[in-house]
This record gives sequence, C-alpha cells and structure tokens, in this order.
Amino acid sequence: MKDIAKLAVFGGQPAFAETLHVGSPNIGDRAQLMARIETMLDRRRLTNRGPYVEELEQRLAAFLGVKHCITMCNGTVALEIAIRALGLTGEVIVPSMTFIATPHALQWQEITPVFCDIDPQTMTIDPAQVRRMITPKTSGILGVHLWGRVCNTEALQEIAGEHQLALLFDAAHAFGCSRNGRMVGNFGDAEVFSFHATKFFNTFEGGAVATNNDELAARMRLMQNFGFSGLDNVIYIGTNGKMNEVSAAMGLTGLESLDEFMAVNYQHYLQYERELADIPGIALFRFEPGEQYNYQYIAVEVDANRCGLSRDAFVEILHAENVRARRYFYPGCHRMEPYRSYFPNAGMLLPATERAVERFMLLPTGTAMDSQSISRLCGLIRFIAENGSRIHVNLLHRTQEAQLEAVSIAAKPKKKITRTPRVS
Ligand code: T4K
Repeated sequence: MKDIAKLAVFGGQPAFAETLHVGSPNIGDRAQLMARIETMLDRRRLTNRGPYVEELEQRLAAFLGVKHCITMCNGTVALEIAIRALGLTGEVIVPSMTFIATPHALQWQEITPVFCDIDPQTMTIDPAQVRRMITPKTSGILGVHLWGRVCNTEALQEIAGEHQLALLFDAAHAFGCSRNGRMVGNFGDAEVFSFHATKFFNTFEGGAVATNNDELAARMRLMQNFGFSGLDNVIYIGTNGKMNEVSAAMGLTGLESLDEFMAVNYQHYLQYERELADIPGIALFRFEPGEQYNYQYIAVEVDANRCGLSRDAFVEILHAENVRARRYFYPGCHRMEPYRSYFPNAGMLLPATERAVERFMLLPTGTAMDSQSISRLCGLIRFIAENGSRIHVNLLHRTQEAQLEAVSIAAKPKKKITRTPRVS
C-alpha cells in the first residue's frame, strides 16, 4: 500500500476479506471431540461430575503439578467461589488493569475492590503499591497474571504473610505459564483459570480453581454443588458452579493439542517480534526468556508522540481493514460502573494503569492465524505508523467534513468549522 487514501478507513478496500479476531478459538481434533460427545450421549451422563469432568480434573492437576484442580462452569464463578471459600471480607487489593470480572467477583459479594497500580514493566500488580493500600479492613490480595505474565508472587506472598492476608491469583490468562520454573496453579492460596472460548485452551465456557490446600479444595467442591454432601444433605451455602460433560470433552480434546497450540502461539509471537521491530512508536510487550508462557495475547504499545497516531486511531484504522484489534482493558475497571461512582478519583493513584489503558492494543494470534496474515498485518501496521502524521491530518479532515455535513443537514449552523487541508 503506497497511498493513504487507499486505507479502508478512507473508503478503500479492506486489507483482509475475512475478519481477523483476537480470541478466535483454538479447536483440537474434531473427530476426537465428536467421538467423545457420542460416548457422552450414549451413556446419558451430561453433567454433575460425570466421567469426563473427573478425568479432566485429574489431567489438569497432573499437568499443573498441583494437588487439586476443581473445574467450574466459567472463570467468573470460579473467582466468586474461591473468594467466598477463602472467607474474604471488607476490602481486597486488586489491579484495575484487568477484565471487569476480577473486581466484579468481589463486589458481587459486597467486598470492596481497592484498586492498586501496576508495575509498568510487567503490567502486574505492584507489590510496593500493595503495601500502601493495606488498611485494617483488608482481608486479601487478588493478583492478576495479565496477558500471561506472572505476578511477583514472592513479594506478594511476603506481604500476605506479614499482614495475615489471603493471597489469590486470577490466572485467567496464565494457563500453562510458569515462574521460576513453577507452574501457575501453585502460587498463593489458590489460582483461578478461565477456559472461555477466547482463551488458548478452552472448554467453550469453563474455568477451574487450583490449590494445594486440602481444606480449601473441599470447601470449594461443596460450594460449587449447592453445598451438597451426599444425596440429600446440604451442609454449606453453595451455588451451581459445575462444569458440564460436553465442556469437559472439549477440554480433554484440547489438552491433547496443547503442545501444538503453544507452539503455534510461540511462532506467531516470534514473527510479530521480528516484523514489528523498528517501527516508530510501536513496541511489542515482551516476555522474559527462561520461563514457560502460552503467548495467547499479542499486546502492542502505541506511542502517539512517535508515530503521530493515538492507539484509538490505530484501532479504528485496523477495524476498517477487518482486523478486530482490542483495547484490553480500556478504560480500566476504576473507570467503569459501579467503581467510577464509588471512587471517582481512583485514577490519581493509578498513573501506570491510566497510561497503559490508553496505549495498548491486542492483535490476533492462535491457530486461526497463519504466518502470511501476520506478515500482511505487520506490513499494514508499519505503513500506518510510518505515515501516522499524514493519516492523522486526513482523519481530522474526515471528521470535519462529517461535522459540516451534519451542520448543513440541521440547516442551522451554530459554529464555524475551519477545514484542515487533506494530505495524500
Ligand atoms: N479474569 C480475567 C483476567 C479475564 O480476562 C476473564 C475473561 C475472566 C477473569 C473471566 O473469565 P470467564 O468468566 O469469561 O471464563 C472476552 C471473554 O469473554 C472473556 O472470557 C475474557 N476474559 C476477555 C478478555 O475477553 P470480550 O467481551 O472481549 O468477548 P468478545 O465476545 O468480544 O470476544 C472477543 C473476540 O473473540 C471477538 O472479536 C470475537 C472472538 N470470538 C469470541 C468468541 C466467544 C470468536 O472468534 N469466537 C468465539 O466463540 O470478553
């Protein structure tokens, strides 16, 4: 592409005929999945701790090297159950740089999420800031392994120990990741996974809690099944958090292809790293060597001062080209309801979060992407960044034209709008 007027945002043909998605599901061996579903139908066991759920839990626990892995109907309910089983109350310290499910799982139970800033290098909760947020009402810390980058678990464990706080991790992004050679699933009191369709390992909808604590595991098992102990004996308050058999069948099938999913993601990551190198104002979020990662999120930081375009303008241009880049996690949980009403000034304590939510965009990866599409996408990003200032002027021009048209339709122009000359 040599002419910015040919960008789809200015009326040109989109670069991709089919939409490229962040979160397009990885699907394992279809024949295996269908065979498992046939067996499930034959035995008429569809849910309530069927054989697939039992098998999946054993396989997950073995893979993670953890004593207990309790599957759940989704990651959000898994978080809610873990929070309740840990007996959290009052306030829990949590990053705002996360999916809204993390604070909602607390607020849903009338526990106040106290938003804490992130370390801008790792994008995970900053232990130094955590210390500052502790009050007499604090009952726990809920860290998030954002985009698969594992929190500083040692520092958080130390703080939790000093203040006798529970330590829980939202590991929705970190299935298959490690820290200091130890698999995620083994840190804190418990760790919560999401196996939603958009995660690199999925069970359609689903999740799990991993823990090495026998008593906590027993409590969560009761809670996820209405508190039933035996056929008609309820000994605890509970809910319905159970994974069903068809989801477990998908999980078992996905586990058999896990190495392939990881290898594909890693190759895509390396390709993005190579092909996005030296583009002005574009920086890939990198992972430190020596650990295991799932590379399921390709996060790219846009520096408007260097490429002339804001992250939002970039995302708009890519959407027009049929690339559904995502602004995870704009605008930050503290700027979403009900939290923005509860804590209108929370942002003042979250400078690194406020910066990150304005600058990052996520790009497609996974088995639905191929290296040719990544090359074309990286070429497109290079072209946009290298022509950022000129594109910016034309976007302004386009907005002004739209305003002028709106004004002329209303036939009552209220203010004069001066045109910016178009650049080609
Ligand atoms: N904690 C964290 C840190 C999380 O990120 C999440 C979930 C949770 C907790 C809660 O876990 P769950 O209760 O969800 O198990 C998506 C997912 O729905 C959500 O699971 C995920 N995080 C979040 C990061 O992403 P949206 O609102 O962005 O979803 P949506 O529908 O816009 O899908 C994203 C893209 O994926 C779209 O462009 C389309 C594509 N897609 C989606 C689905 C469902 C497909 O191509 N096929 C599909 O089947 O939240």
